[in-house]
Amino acid sequence: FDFNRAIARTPGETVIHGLRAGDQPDPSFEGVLREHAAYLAALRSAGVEVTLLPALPEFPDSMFVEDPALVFPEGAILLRPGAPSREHEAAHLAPELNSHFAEVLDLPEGHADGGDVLLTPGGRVFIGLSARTDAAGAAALIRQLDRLGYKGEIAHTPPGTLHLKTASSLIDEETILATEALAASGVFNGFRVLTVPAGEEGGANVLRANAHLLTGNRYPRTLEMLDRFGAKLIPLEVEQISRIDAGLTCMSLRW
Ligand code: CIR
Repeated sequence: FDFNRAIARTPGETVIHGLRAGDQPDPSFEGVLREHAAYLAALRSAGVEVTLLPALPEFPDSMFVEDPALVFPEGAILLRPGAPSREHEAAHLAPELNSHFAEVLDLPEGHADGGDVLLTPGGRVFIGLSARTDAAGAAALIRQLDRLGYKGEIAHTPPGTLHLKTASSLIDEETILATEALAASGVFNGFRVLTVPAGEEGGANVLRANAHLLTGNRYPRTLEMLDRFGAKLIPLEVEQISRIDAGLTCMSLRW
């Protein structure tokens, strides 16, 4: 979670048609823009230099740049997201990633979304199998991670959860915040695991950025727990992006 560079993408007007698993209403475009702008400001206040790419209205979900790619100090991986409407988003990130990284790998087979990939200190990387990330994609990703010096391992995303990181986040060197359902699977044994209170499952997606912790602002008991934990909190409005199943980690690529 120590990084000083990030890539994000401006939302296009089509974001209001973004994918969602439930029957939530469309977000408002102005609301998404406002939440996105506050998110970028929070990253910048955490000491991060953000490159903002132009909107790609032909891809409604393209502001969620962490699904079609992964970045590490050692290199980047262009992925193949599992939703058909998102499958070709990676090509639009390639030029930017090539300008920053000497090594830009791809996903030779299968499908994988970056939202299913949780990097932990020491180079252990959890890859959640989900409706978006299949076994072939996860296996191919493990091979590519190995080339960059990381050790991938398979986890199972709880049913009804979009991505592994919808239900879990790294908050410091040894602590993972997770939903009860994911923590109970035992996947994070060996880490300290904080579970979000029942009814605040959406609060499990937070973004540690250097000394700051970006969180949703509508999970009061989670905020109280994290506050006691000693992180410097930046609570952000997530009402509109939540309508299209998005969290805080997916709106940037960070290294
Ligand atoms: C999608 O369903 O793909 C988008 N509407 C939301 C993606 C959010 N990505 C993430 O949590 N990693």
